Amino acid sequence: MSNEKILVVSPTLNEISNIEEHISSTLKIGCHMLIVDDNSIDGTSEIVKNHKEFGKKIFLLHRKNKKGLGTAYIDGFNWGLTNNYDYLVEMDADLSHRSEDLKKMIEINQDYDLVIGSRYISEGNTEGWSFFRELLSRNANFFSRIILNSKVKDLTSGFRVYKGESLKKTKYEESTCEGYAFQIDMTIRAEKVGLSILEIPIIFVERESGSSKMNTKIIFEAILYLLKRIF
Ligand SMILES: Nc1nc2c(ncn2[C@@H]2O[C@H](COP(=O)(O)OP(=O)(O)O)[C@@H](O)[C@H]2O)c(=O)[nH]1
Ligand SMILES: [Mg+2]
Repeated sequence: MSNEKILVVSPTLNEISNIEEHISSTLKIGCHMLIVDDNSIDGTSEIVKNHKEFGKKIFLLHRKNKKGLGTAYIDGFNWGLTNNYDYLVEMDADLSHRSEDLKKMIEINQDYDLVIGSRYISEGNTEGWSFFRELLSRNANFFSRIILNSKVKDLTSGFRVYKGESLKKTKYEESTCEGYAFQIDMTIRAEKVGLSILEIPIIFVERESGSSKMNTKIIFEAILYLLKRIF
């Protein structure tokens, strides 16, 4: 299968310092790309529009304001399915997700409904995180797995390859979560409808440029998501 049937969806919010490299390393693999930009004020979308492959291999979905990661992916998936892509990839635009890992993920994707790039299986890792950030993420994943009775080790990973037809079965468009909870919710939806899931190890490299858009509200959303499922 040609990688042109694979659409990499990347949400962006002020990623001017990362977007060019993200685009060039991803296009090298042969995938198409959709950037879902929430009206970045730093010119991120102009970089996309001025790219020589714009309208051919790279596309832009412009949203008027910051609406969150969850709806960025929902809008991106809708666009990708409408445009008949066979596989839909979730990938950050800040270079934390490496194109070499994407390559490995799409070598194997035909055998699974969902491939998750996992930091918390053997040979997976994070680079550049403080001890406390890693502790928080590891614990969040550990408790989520127990509480939700999931087999997945990295439920919050935002690096994934979905088979389009299988993605439809999850009713992803009904998810109301915004941040990390969206990834947890999508994992549970996928397991509930019986999708075949494979985790493969990735190295998550903390961004060197720009700033994280995640905040305490996003962390509380995830905690609330779990609490609702306990009680
Ligand atoms: N369109 C859009 N993109 C977002 C939003 N929040 C985060 N992003 C993008 O999602 C990706 C991951 O976000 P990031 O802040 O790096 O999260 P972190 O890696 O968990 O710190 C990056 O490409 C961000 O630009 C949002 O509300 N809207
Ligand atoms: Mg990041």
